[in-house]
Amino acid sequence: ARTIPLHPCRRRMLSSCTSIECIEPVTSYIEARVLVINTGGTIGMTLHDNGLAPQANAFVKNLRKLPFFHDEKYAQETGLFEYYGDETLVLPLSKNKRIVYTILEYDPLLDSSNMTTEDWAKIGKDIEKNYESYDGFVILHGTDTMAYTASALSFMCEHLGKPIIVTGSQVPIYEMRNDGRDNFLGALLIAGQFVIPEVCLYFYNKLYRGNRSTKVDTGSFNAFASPNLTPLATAEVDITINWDTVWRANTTAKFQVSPELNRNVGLLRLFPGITAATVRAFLQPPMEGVVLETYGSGNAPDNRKDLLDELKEATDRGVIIMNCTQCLRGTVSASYATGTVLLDAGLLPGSDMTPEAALSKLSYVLAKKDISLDAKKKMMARNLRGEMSADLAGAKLCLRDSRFIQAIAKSLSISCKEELEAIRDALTPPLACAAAKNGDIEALEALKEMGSNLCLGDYDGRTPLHVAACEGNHKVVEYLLGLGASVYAKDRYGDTPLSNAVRFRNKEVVKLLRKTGAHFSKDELDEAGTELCSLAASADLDGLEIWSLAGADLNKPGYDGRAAIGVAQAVGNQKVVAFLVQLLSKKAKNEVIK
Ligand code: ASN
Repeated sequence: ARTIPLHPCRRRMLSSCTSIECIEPVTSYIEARVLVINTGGTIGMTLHDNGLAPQANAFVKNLRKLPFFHDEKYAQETGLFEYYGDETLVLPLSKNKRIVYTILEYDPLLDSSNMTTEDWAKIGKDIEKNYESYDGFVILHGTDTMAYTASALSFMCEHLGKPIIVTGSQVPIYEMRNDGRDNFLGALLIAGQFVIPEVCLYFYNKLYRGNRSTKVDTGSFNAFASPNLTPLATAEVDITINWDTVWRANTTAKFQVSPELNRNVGLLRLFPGITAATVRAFLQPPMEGVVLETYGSGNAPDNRKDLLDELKEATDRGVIIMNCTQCLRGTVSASYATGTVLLDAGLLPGSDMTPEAALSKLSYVLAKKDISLDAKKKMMARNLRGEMSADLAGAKLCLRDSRFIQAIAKSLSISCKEELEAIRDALTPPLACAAAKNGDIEALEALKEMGSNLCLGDYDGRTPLHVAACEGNHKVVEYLLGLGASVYAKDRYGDTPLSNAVRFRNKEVVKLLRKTGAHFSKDELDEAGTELCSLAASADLDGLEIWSLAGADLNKPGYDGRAAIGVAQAVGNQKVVAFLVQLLSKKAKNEVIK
């Protein structure tokens, strides 16, 4: 929300001040400005002799008559038309904000089946030209190729910091029963009220990431889906933004549009019986990039050398071929021999990209002039705008909203909740162990607030409690025990926090752990005799005391049948004998008290 610095004539109308020089802000009127680019599509169509077709110069006029699309009284009172012109309308007040929107109508208006890459470039350039004057952008567009346009715009718009929402409808907005009003209104409200730095697609109450969406139904209002990414927002009673999933702009670079697109790209769908001649013809120059829609998790026949040779020949020539699945949901993976053959043929795995996204990404990347083929391939494999899920190779990571984790997530171009959680699960244990080592309770607290489980072990199964016990940090041990850290956790060497504390002679920590129920195992207690004997032999009083505190039986015999006291007597060390006697009587007293 922001207060729009009004034009003097509008400011005069909005305030009681009559001076034209007056620059008093009018705080009661918070306006957001949205540019609506009307490219055509069913939403603004009317019935003509040969069916539905776009109707030019009618959209704004008709909307102006609809009270939920335009507040005429407010417009008159605030001099809206005098200042912005007749193509600008204003929504009724919503969430304390006025959304003032200007409609830029293209000529000709297009059924989206007629869209070309030039039209995408035009949209991109218009957004760039108007970027600083508006808070958000809505693109009215036909549904048929909407997912292609949304994908292409997502790549063309570099370092985007404002929402661009593509929408349209299945039924014209002029018909009594239609989905155009809800879709357009929802898109306007989201574009004006939320800073979602993405190219999105809004349809049937859901806001999708544009390059994740695809048209799945010709006859339903619920015409789009985003099979591999949950919606960015849902508009029910309230508009709920799923901020964990929203793309985080990870740059301070200025917004710019890269309108050049390479048209020598194509989509080729595998089918049983496809001939090598078809594939060869398709891959002929000037073809530079192809999305091969393969079976299941990225498979192709591994017994069709003729086909594989054609593919290999093309990739050797420098054609970039992306392997994307024909399935609506899921990702390509090299789990089958029939998938590995495509890697051998030089195809790049397309992760879980939609064919629309993969194609427009190719078109965008191949148009880059100053980079090598190798760099283009690397770009294709990278998650540029949240169009694919990062390959975390089964990593299980652990933290909720750490700035640190977010920084890592950013650098990995991680954009969705699931991926963030995976990072969190993988990073929490080593981070928490490091904090325990440094005695940094504040850091542990921060990790806990992020939802981290501070009781998890690292790659060696060592928990923060193990580390704190080694360090002898009483406060950290106390803190972790308070959070329910287990005194029974064993690391890969079979050590517990208690055995660690004993080893590093941390007396106070041993006492605290014992109080919390820590104890040596039966095997450890059986073996303790030998250890006690050697401590007695070397007159290590400290060692004897700590073992005793940890619960060892001082009378336990060592490997030769003698107990520690016997060893001390044998070497004639009366000091050790006396110390052991003292320890034993103290223990006996404690036993009686218990
Ligand atoms: N044929 C139309 C178009 O894509 C379909 C629609 O908008 N619902 O322009």
